[in-house]
Amino acid sequence: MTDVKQVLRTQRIETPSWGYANSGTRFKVFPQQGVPRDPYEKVADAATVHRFTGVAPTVALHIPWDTVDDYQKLASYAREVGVGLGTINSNVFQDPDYMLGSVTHPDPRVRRKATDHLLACVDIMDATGSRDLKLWFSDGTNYPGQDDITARQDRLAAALSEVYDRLGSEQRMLLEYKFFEPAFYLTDVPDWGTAFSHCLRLGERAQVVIDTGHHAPGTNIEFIVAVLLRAGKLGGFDFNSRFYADDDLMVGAADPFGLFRIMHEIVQAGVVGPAGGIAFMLDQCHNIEPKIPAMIRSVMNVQEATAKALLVDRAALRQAQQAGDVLGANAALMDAYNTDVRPLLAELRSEDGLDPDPVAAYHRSGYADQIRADRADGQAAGWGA
Ligand code: LRH
Ligand code: MN
Ligand code: MN
Repeated sequence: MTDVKQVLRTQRIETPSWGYANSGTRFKVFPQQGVPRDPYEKVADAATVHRFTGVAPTVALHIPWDTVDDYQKLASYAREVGVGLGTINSNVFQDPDYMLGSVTHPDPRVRRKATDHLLACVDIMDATGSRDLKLWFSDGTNYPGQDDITARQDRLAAALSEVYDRLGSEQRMLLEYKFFEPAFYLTDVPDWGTAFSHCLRLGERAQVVIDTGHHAPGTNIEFIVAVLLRAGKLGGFDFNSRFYADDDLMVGAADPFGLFRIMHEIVQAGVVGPAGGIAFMLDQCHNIEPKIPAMIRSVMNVQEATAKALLVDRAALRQAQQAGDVLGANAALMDAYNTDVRPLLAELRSEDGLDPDPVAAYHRSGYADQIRADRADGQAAGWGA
């Protein structure tokens, strides 16, 4: 049990700035009281999540949603409140110029503009001290024949390599894929294979990021995890959960067993902690639920899945696998999955000076009342603001 706790102590989960802001669906954004009005307040909320969970020490930024005049100032504010600035997420999916694509657009002027944004994100990383640049492209087409598939791949490769060459020696590029939306016929980076082939050509510091909500229903995500890990090409996760498509609900809410199966591969590869080089990020929108408790709950869900994966009796599992004992091997996994790890995690938190129940501690803290009062005036920052 001490071993399990020691590994859990090394775990780091990054929360997304946009998960603290107002968000919604394309039908409606329901504003909440006390949400951040600017990136500083998002960072303050992320620090609050870290204060109660102890395992969420960084917050990811999304540019331009989190544009500030001075990124070093934001980074030092973050340090003051107890967190660091993490992954920089680029955004080439909202400017009207990108209707037909960003870095794959047929017009070289639009491609230049999109690539310049990605390069500007690396400048921001230099100022914030961020390691990772996360790239997601909404690029694609809606109709067969609309554009040339191969030419678009070539344009994408050219932009990626320009940005890759701009990275510092400690910086990485994480390429995210998604099978559809907003494009409905063809997406230029639809799957892990496409992302993997681009990363392979770029070099060691280009890696694939798996957003758990970005697959067709029924996709075996842990298989993708295992294949990418084996190739040394798994850079990180955007964790969330989904019932239908890219729902961005709380990780572990829809399919806790799927999350466990992913974490089992991570544990087997020995890459739970930061030394493993995998960025464990959340990418969620809390549209109808209070945002900070939702983030705390999500962090705890990842911890619970990890604890269960750490409890797998791997010697018994291996023995059963080698003996061809199908049911025995399956039971070794299921026994761990069916273990209630909440007491173990509560104990771990108490040992580390945290409240054993982070959600209850947050509610008792008065932070929610405080932000409701402090942020009563001004315009709330929102998804896309
Ligand atoms: C795209 C995505 C990507 C974006 C985020 C807001 O669906 O997962 O990671 O940056 O949503
Ligand atoms: Mn994502
Ligand atoms: Mn998504």
